[in-house]
This record gives sequence, C-alpha cells and structure tokens, in this order.
Amino acid sequence: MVLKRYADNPILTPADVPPSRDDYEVIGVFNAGAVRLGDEIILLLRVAERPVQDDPARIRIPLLDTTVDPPKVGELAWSLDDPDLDASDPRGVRYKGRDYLTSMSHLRVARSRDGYHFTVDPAPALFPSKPYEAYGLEDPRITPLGNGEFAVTYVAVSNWGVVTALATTRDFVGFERKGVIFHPENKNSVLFPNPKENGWMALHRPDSGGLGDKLVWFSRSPDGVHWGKHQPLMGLRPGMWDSVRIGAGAPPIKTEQGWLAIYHGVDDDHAYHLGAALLDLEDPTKVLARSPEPILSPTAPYETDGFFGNVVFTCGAAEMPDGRIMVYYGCADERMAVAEGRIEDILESLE
Ligand code: MAN
Repeated sequence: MVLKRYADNPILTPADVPPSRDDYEVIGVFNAGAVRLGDEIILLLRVAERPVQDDPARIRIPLLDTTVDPPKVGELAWSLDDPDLDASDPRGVRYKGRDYLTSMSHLRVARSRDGYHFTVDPAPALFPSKPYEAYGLEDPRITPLGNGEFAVTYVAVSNWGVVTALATTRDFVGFERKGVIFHPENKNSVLFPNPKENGWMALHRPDSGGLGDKLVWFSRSPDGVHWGKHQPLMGLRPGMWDSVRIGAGAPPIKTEQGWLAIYHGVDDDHAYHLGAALLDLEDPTKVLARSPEPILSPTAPYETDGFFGNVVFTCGAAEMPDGRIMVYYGCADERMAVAEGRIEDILESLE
C-alpha cells in the first residue's frame, strides 16, 4: 500500500469524546475533515451519538425537534418487536415507511501539534439546528479559501433527504452557515482551495436513487453558494476497487503534475478503499490518471471490525512542509486513524 498506517492507530475512539449531554453516549468518532493551520493540525470530527439505550427491548433514536422554535433535541423510541419497525441496518431504521438514523452526528474540533495525539474539545463546534439538519451533520471537508477563511462542506441529513451544506469559519470557533449548496441526494462534496486563484470548483456525488451510476461530478460557482456547469467527472470501474460507488475525499491538492484528489471507492464485496485521481491543472474536468490499486484498503482489525466494518473513508488530509501527506480517515464508521505517504509516491502509483 502506498499509504503507511501509524503504528499506534486508532488515534481517536468514542471513549475519547464526551457526549454533548449526560443522557447520551458517543458511538462513533470518524470521517473527520483535516487542515494544517500554523503548527497545529485541526480535525473537525464527525461525532455520532444517541440516547443511552437503557432498555434492551426498545430502540431510542435522537433527532432535532423542529416543531418548536428554537428547535431542540428530541427522540423517538419503539419496541424492537414492533411489526412496523425495520431495524436490520445498524445505521438506520425504517418505521411505517419513513427512514430515520440510529444516531445523530455533530461536528467537533480536535487539535494536535504532532498530527498523532489530539485533544478533543469538550463541546460541539457545529450542532444540528436547521430543519435540513434534523438527523445530523456528517462527513465535513475543510478547504482553505486563501483569505484566512475556511470552507466546511458537510452532509446534512433530515426527512428531506441527504444534502451538502456549506459553512465558513476563520478560527474553528465561530461558524457561519451558508445553507444548502447541493440538493438531495448529494454527499461527498469538497471544494478546491484558493478560489480567488483557481475559481470556485467542487467535486460532489449526486445520487438519483434510480437509474444511473453513483459517480463523481464537477461543478463551478461564481461565489461558492450558487453552483452550476455540472458535469460528470469520474465513473465506476467494473471489476476494480471502485466498481460500485465512489466519492471525493480530501480537498484536491495542487501539484506540478495536476490536482491530486484522494477519493473512496466501494468494491463488489462492499469494502470501502482509498485511492487517488489526477486532474488536469488547467482543465480539472480532464482526468489524467487514477489508482490501479487502492492506496489504502481495510485490512487492520480496527478497519474490518466496528459499527460498520470494512470501511476506510477520508474527508481530509494534511500536507506537510516536507512533502509528506497525513491522510486522516474514519475506520468502520467508529474511530479515527491516520496513514501517511509522500505525494510524489502517490503520483507515481497512478496510471
Ligand atoms: C449512510 C451512511 C451513514 C449516514 C447515512 C446518511 O447510511 O453513510 O453513516 O449516516 O448514510 O448520510
């Protein structure tokens, strides 16, 4: 594998993260956005939590109650033998034809000086507060905008569907919500850095739910909020590691050879791998090369076993001054790990 795992992985587990309230338990800390800021690495963690499950015969699920103003955290509970309940997928339940998630995620900041040991903030940075966020905020990607600001594209989930929303921040303390930028169903969205120099560009993954492959699209915007010129960029490759579905991961990195985009791919056995693509510098709608083999596959026990096993999934990587790249990734929808490599080695592995 081109990426080498840190020997003391995982770097964060649910036990390292206090819940947002006393009657809740954290069941996952994963799929974090990452950015190097001065001499620190900042992670924006996806923290999944739920009410403490105190009765083995019942399931309690969290969600934002948007019937009150301001919205507040509420919950639904059902008996597990209720014939109207389908709880066969650990990630979600279906009750009387309506889908819910079994946990609600928020975004939490963690900081590190060495890139391996992180201090997690005691309280959420971005917590569900809008109707389109009623089931949670997930999988944030952080892009430096080149003016001291950072864009955070995140997945917002509600009974309206799965959308991509945008927030901006200067300090990872205060955040400004800019609203939904890609309507349902859309996730795995990431912005290219420095829009002043490169234009506003995004990779994202619409999903019609009906006819058509789940592939990566490319779009442009005049301001980061209004998006258009949508076009398919990268498709599925039957028989390979990215045969079933793909999605953009870390923000594309500008290299002399082109934009290096690390993305995830799902194979025929439902395993989530990481690989990379090289996009033309002048015209990023041209894909120049892709990973013939994954640069990281779920083989370590903390990747194969967990809440949802056989998953390595990245939302962020940190470019180091010495040409290394630290790729932060969620393992089995439960914990965070880091693997590193040299950008030139990743580029060389592409075909
Ligand atoms: C999938 C998984 C979950 C996520 C939902 C909604 O089921 O990626 O982790 O919560 O989609 O985005």
